[in-house]
Amino acid sequence: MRLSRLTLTAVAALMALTVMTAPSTPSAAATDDEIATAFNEADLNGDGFLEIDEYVSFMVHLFASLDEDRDGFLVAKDVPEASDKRFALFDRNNDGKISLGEGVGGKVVEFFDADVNNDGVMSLAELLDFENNSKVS
Ligand SMILES: [Ca+2]
Ligand SMILES: [Ca+2]
Ligand SMILES: [Ca+2]
Repeated sequence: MRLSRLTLTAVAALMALTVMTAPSTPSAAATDDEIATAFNEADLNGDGFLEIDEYVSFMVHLFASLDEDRDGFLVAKDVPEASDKRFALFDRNNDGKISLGEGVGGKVVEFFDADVNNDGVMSLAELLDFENNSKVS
């Protein structure tokens, strides 16, 4: 999968590593349109839902896109919009770097959190609710 620059902005938002959304910086938040764009990009079979496999695949590609020096880790400068708190949430072993496993693992947890009707797939509405709720918390 090749990601365009525009898509990258949107997917970075979807990854939500980059959007964390302190109330004082609303401009850093992804818009609903950006989230929808990323959602459609990730929905490989076009059925309008993200299955966990589509989601994981997308996050792996996204991680690789954000990892500019390709050392297998994201550091703070790779995700400049992420708050320290947000970064620390993903950096489970607290080594100052987010590994592929930490990054994707953290997003998988969020996938199941966002799947509020427990049907095992994420709808755009569920994603938007999730992103909008994380904006205020
Ligand atoms: Ca799908
Ligand atoms: Ca780490
Ligand atoms: Ca669902």
